[in-house]
Amino acid sequence: MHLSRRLHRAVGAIAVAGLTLGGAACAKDAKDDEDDKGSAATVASTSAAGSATAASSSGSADAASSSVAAGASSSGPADAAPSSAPADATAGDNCTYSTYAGGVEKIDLKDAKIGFAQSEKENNPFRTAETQSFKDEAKKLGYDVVVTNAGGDLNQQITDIKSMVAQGVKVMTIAPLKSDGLKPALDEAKAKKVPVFTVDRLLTESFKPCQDYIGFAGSNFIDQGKRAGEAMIKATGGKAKAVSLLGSAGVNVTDERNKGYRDAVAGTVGIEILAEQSGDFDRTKGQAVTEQLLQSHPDLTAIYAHNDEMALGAVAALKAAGKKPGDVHIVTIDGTQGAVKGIIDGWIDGVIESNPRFGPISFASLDKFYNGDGVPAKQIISDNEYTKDNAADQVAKAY
Ligand code: GZL
Repeated sequence: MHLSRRLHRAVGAIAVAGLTLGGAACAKDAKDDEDDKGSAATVASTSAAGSATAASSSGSADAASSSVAAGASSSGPADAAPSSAPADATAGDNCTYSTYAGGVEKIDLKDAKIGFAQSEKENNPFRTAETQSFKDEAKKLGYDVVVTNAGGDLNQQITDIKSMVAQGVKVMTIAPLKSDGLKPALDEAKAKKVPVFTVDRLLTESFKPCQDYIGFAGSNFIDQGKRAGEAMIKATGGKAKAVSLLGSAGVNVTDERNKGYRDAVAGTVGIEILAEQSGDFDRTKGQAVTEQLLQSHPDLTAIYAHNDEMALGAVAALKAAGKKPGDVHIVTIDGTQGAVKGIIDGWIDGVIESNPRFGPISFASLDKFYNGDGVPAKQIISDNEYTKDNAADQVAKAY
């Protein structure tokens, strides 16, 4: 890595540490994540019925979940059916109602009120698709569900979770807004013996699986960052003056997507990371940050966005600055219709999927928790990838 990159990395590291506050802690999380990836379950994607299902070739591919073994990554279009082979043995015991937090009541999910605590506003298609997947699966199963949305406010998510407990929700899935900070809500649920399953973002190590929450189902975010870095190298031919639009501070997704990306491009001396700045996973903020970065780095030639909403904000900023498709290479993560169409239009070079359709795996996990052999601490789902070669054929699978 040449001198200016080392300097930029140092600056970038300081900026990122400042922006993500618990950067060190989260970096540790990321390291933990690396270390205990071996304990992540290799899961067969299960539909509500619990039978393994391959990734749907329809637009509603569930968070089908052949696991991404450490370092491996799925790629190719959504209809590349992930392996539904039985899980490898996972380290540690699976969590059941009799072992969770010293044991909780066994309930019949058909007779219970089940909660889903969504974190961010549904102006982000990731959130819309995530909530819809939960509702669709509940409807298919005939379950009675309560859904809340914290609108991006941590205190509101704490209030939402507490109010669901108060109104008699017996078990819930939450999409944590932050990796830390939900302790008052988790403590209340635990005190009232209401088990909590988590999807999407990982709670920090201060919360313990099978004590404070049942377990986690979500993507391998370091792998997503790594794949984004590989796509950036390919799109730019290994030569770029790049900036990064970071996700929200205090979220493992942000730190892990950045770690994976930096590690992937570190060996490519032609790729210089000029700046890293948070756009909070938000389109408007992504546009504003890109406008600033275009002012401070008029020679920038590439943008890595931690999610599609910020990438689409960046495209708006580039258009306003008189840029043409291809002037600036963009790689992003999620797999929304807007971003995949951006590949077709030439504005975006690559989209790494982050599948939000956690309905089936959430309810299958609750079924295993109460009626089966339990739930592993981590279930890592597989994510596909959209490229210039497959975007037109695969855009129907985007959300
Ligand atoms: C990823 C999720 C991220 C999405 C963004 O699991 O937490 O948050 O990638 C969303 O779109 O804001």
